[in-house]
Amino acid sequence: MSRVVYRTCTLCEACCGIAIHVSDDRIDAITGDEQDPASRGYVCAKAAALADLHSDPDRLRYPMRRRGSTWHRIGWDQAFAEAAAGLAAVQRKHGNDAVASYFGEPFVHNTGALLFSDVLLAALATTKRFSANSLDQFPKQLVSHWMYGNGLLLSVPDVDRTGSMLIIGANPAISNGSLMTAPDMPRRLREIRQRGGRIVVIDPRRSETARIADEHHFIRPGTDALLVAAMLQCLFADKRIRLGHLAPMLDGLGTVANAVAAFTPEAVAERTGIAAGTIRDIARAFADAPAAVCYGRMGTSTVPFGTTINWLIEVLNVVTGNLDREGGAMFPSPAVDVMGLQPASERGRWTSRISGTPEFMGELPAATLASEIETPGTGRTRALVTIAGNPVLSSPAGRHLSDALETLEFMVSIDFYLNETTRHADIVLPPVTPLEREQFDLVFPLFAVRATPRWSPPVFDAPPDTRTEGDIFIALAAALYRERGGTGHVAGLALQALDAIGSTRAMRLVLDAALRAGPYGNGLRPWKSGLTLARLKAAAHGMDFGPMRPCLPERLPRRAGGRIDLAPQELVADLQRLHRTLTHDAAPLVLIGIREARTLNSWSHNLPRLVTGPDRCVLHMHPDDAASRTIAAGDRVRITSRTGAVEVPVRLSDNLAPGVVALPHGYGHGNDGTWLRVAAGHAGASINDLTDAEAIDPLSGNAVLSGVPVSVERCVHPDDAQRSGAQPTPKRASSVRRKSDAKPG
Ligand SMILES: Nc1nc2c(c(=O)[nH]1)N[C@H]1C(S)=C(S)[C@@H](COP(=O)(O)OP(=O)(O)OC[C@H]3O[C@@H](n4cnc5c(=O)[nH]c(N)nc54)[C@H](O)[C@@H]3O)O[C@H]1N2
Ligand SMILES: Nc1nc2c(c(=O)[nH]1)N[C@H]1C(S)=C(S)[C@@H](COP(=O)(O)OP(=O)(O)OC[C@H]3O[C@@H](n4cnc5c(=O)[nH]c(N)nc54)[C@H](O)[C@@H]3O)O[C@H]1N2
Ligand code: SF4
Ligand SMILES: [Mo]
Repeated sequence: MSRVVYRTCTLCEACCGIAIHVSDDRIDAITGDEQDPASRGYVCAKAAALADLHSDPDRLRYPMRRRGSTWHRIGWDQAFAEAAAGLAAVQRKHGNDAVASYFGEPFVHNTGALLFSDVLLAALATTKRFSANSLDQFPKQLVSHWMYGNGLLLSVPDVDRTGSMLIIGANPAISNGSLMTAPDMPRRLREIRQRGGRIVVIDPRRSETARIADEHHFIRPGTDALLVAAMLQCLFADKRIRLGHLAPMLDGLGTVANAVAAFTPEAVAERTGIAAGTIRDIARAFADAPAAVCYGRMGTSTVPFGTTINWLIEVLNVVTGNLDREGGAMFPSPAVDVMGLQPASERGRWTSRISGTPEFMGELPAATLASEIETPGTGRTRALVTIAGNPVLSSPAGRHLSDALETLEFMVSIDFYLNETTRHADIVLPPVTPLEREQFDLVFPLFAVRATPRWSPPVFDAPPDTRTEGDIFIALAAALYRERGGTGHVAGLALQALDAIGSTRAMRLVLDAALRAGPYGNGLRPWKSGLTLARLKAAAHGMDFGPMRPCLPERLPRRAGGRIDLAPQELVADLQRLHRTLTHDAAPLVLIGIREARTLNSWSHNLPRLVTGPDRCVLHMHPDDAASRTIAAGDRVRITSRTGAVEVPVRLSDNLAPGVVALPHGYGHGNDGTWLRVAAGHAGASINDLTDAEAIDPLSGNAVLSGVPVSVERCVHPDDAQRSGAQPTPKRASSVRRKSDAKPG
C-alpha cells in the first residue's frame, strides 16, 4: 500500500516540510512538501538521505555493552541498570561532578529529548555539562543575555523584507541559514536582489553566498570585530545614528560611541585587509538603506573575539534603527513560547576549573572536556554520558579528546552509531530514527522568520522493543535514582510512573498545554478558539501565523526592566583586548573550515547517497600560496598546527583569500572500533585534529575553530624521497591504543 507522510526534516535548522512517499515498509522517495508555508516545496540533497539513515545496516537497533574490544547485545532493562550502576559507582567514589555530560547538535531537533533532558540532568546531578552550544552559537546567546536579559532572545534577520543584508561569516546558500530558520535561502537571497535590495558578504572565502551577492570582500579571519567597530566609528563620526522607536529603551549609547572611537577605518584597514574607503562605503550604504540587517554566524562565532563581534553586529543593527523593525533584525514569536517558559538565563554560578570560564546557562566550554578528564584534582571527569554528539570529530584537538576518553572509568552513549566518539563507550543506548517518532520543533521556531508550527507524525511505527530519547532519558534517570536509593527513591518512583505513561504520551500532554498557553493559543480558556495540539495535528502541512512583528519593549524580560543594555561592561572592556591586536603580527597562513552541501557535520558520511562523486575532504588553497610552496594541484599535503598534523590532497582555488586555506569539517573516519562501513571508505582527515583546545573566546568559552595558524608542505612520496634523499612523511599512528576491532556482535 502506498502513502505519503508529511513531516519536517530534522536534519538542519531550516526545518523544511517534506513529503515521504512510502510503499509498505519501503521509502520510495522524499520530496519537498509543496504546501508547507515555510519551505513551499524546497528540499536540499540531504533530505533524501533520511531514507539511507532509516535503512542503514550499520545503525544500531538495540542496546550494546562492550567487553574489551567486543560488543554484545543486551536487553533494555539490563542496559539501564548497568549504565546507572556504572555512573553511580563513579559518583560514589569521586563525587557527583566526576560524571560529565555532552549533548550534541541533533539533540535540539528532538522533541522528546528536549522535553525530558532536565529529568536526566537532574538525575545526573553534575555541574560538568558540555554541549555543541560552545562549539557554535554561545557568543550570540551571551550577547542576548547581557543586552536583552535572556540568552534565548536572539534577533533574527527579517530576510523576506530586508532591503540590504550584510552577511559576515555565514554561508546560508549552503547551510540554509542558522539562527535564522528560513528554508530555501538561495531563493530568499535572490529575492532580496530581485526587489532592488543589496547583499554584501564579508568572508575569507568567496563562498556560494558571496557568489550570489552584489559585493564580496575578503577579510583576514578573526578580524571582523575590528571591521564592525570601524563601521560604527564611522557612523558615530558621521552622525548617522538613527534610533527610532528604540531610543527610550536604550542605555549606554554614549559609552559605545566612546569605546569605538579609536577604531578608525584607517586603523583597522591593514589588519582586516579591507581598505578604509571601502569600510566607510559599506557602513554608509548600510546606514542609509531603508531597511537593513547585519547577520553574522559561524565565522563570527568560532573566533577569539566571538562575543565581541556578535555584540558589535547587534549594536550596528540598533544604532541604524534596524532592530525590531520590518526588514531589520527582529524577534520571532514561536507557538510554544520556550523563552517564556525559561524566563531567566544564568551565568557565573560556577566556573571551569580548567579555563576559569564562568558557567553559562549551566554549561562549561566543550573545548575543555579533554583537560577535565586528564587534569587531576577535585571534580575531575571520570565518567561521561554523550547524547547525540560526536565531540571527537566536532571539538578542538579531537584526537587528544579521543585518547582521553580511553582513560575514563565508564562511558555511556545515547546514539545509533558506533562512531569516533561512541566507540569508547561501555554501554550504547540507541534511540529510534527520526522517522519512527513524533516531532514538534521546539527550538528552531525561536529563530524562524515566520511562525509556521507543524506537528510531524511518525512515518513508521517504532519496531518492538525500541525506545525514543524521551523514553531513554526517563528510564536512565529512574535507574540512577534506584541505584542511589535514599531520598532519590521518591523521584525514582515518580519517574517510574512517567515511564509507565510513556514519554510520547507525556510529550503530547505537555505540548498541548504549551500551545494553548502560547501566543496563538486560547490562554487555557477552553471556550475560546485558539491553537491546540489537536488543531495542529489536523493541519497536515502545518499552520502559518505570519512573519515576525515588532515586539519591543514588551518582549524584553521583566528582569531587564524593559530596557536594552547597549554597552555591557565586559564587552566594552574587551575592546581594549581587541585594540591590542592591531599591533600583532598576522600568521602567514591560517586555516578555516568549509560546510559542504552534502555533508552534515560529522555524521552523514555513512549515508551512501551523500558520498557519491570524488572525495571532498581536500585542502582548498590559493594558487599563489601553493606556488610559493612548490605544491601542485592534486598533491598530497601535510597540514601542521600547534596541536597536530593531517594529510590530505590539495585543490587549488582562487575562491580563497591568499594566506587562507580551507578544509571541510566532519571527516576523519576509519578509526579502529567504529562501525561505519560506508564512511570508512571516505575517511578523510579531521580538521579538529588541527584546532586548538586552548584557544577559546574568553567571554563565552566558545571554541576557536576558525583562523588556526598552520603550515602546509607537500608530502614527499617514498619513491621521490629515495631519489632525492629527502625524508618521507611518516604515516600517522592510529590513535586507538586498546579496544581495537570492536564489532557489534
Ligand atoms: N572545525 C570545526 N568544528 C566544528 C564546526 C565547524 O564549523 N568547524 N561546527 C560545530 C558545530 S556548528 C556543531 S553544531 C558541532 C556538532 O557537533 P556534535 O553535535 O558533537 O556532532 P555531530 O557531528 O552533529 O554528531 C551528531 C551525533 O548524533 C548522532 N545522532 C544523529 N541523530 C540522532 C538522534 O536523533 N538521536 C541521537 N541520540 N543521536 C543522533 C550521530 O550519530 C552523531 O554521533 O560541530 C562543531 N564542530
Ligand atoms: N550542508 C550543511 N548545512 C548545514 C550544516 C552542515 O554541516 N552542512 N551544519 C548546520 C549547522 S550545525 C550550523 S551551526 C550551520 C552553520 O551555518 P553557517 O554559519 O552559515 O555555515 P558555515 O559554512 O559554517 O559558514 C561560515 C562562513 O564563515 C566563513 N568564515 C570563516 N572564518 C571567518 C572569519 O574569521 N570571518 C568571516 N567574516 N568569515 C569567516 C567561512 O568561510 C564560511 O563561509 O549550518 C547548518 N547547516
Ligand atoms: S535544508 Fe535540507 S537538510 Fe535542512 S531541513 Fe531543508 S531539506 Fe532538511
Ligand atoms: Mo551548529
